[in-house]
Amino acid sequence: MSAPKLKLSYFDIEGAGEQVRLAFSLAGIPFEDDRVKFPEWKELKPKTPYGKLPILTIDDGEMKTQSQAMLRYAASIDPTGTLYPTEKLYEIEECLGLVKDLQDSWTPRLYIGMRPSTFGYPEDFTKTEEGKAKVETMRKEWVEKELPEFLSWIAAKIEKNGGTFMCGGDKPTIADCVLVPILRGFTKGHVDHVDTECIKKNSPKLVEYVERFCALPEIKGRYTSGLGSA
Ligand SMILES: N[C@@H](CCC(=O)N[C@@H](CS)C(=O)NCC(=O)O)C(=O)O
Repeated sequence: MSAPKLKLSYFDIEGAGEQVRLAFSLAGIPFEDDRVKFPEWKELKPKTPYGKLPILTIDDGEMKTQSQAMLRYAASIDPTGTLYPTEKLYEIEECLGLVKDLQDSWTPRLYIGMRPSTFGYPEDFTKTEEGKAKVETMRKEWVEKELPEFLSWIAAKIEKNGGTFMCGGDKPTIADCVLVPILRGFTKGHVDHVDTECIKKNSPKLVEYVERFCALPEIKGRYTSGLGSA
């Protein structure tokens, strides 16, 4: 069976697309890494099934959506068989659930500053003094009070599984592909009021974990800022 022709379209950020890029890269699966510029997005958005990226096309077929489906698809064609070994199914899904809990907890604190109207505030809320203070408090409080617990759970999981990757072994799985960009996201300095040292201060083991992942030959040199950059 010949390898499928894959095109992954996502914004030129890590966001929800990086996990899929990492999975393809780790498995050595060739793909076109299409970076959609924000001005192009206006035109492309109505042509996509749900108005969102990432989009994956396989052999120039229909636009496929949903990053989590893409991850599992990558695993299904992974010639190395390491992205999602079935004997680790429960562990991988449990880890993915834990990382999703972290993300679900953080997302409102992130989006209050980006889309305040979603939370019942006026569109220009973040331009007001009250709005600025609200965003600052919500983000700082979360980083101080809630993030540490998630980090300790994740670090304990890695330790329990042998201290290498989330689900053990000497190769990452899709759970690591999801976790690494999220941890990196807290350290790149692009989100106001998030202490870029927050992972290091709470869990040096998690810094080592991201560095271990980013030092893999398939990933090395990929990043120029944040945790795990060369
Ligand atoms: N459940 C979808 C969510 C996709 C999604 O929310 N994409 C965002 C970027 S992370 C997007 O395309 N936003 C642009 C827009 O809504 O116009 C997935 O995981 O693929």
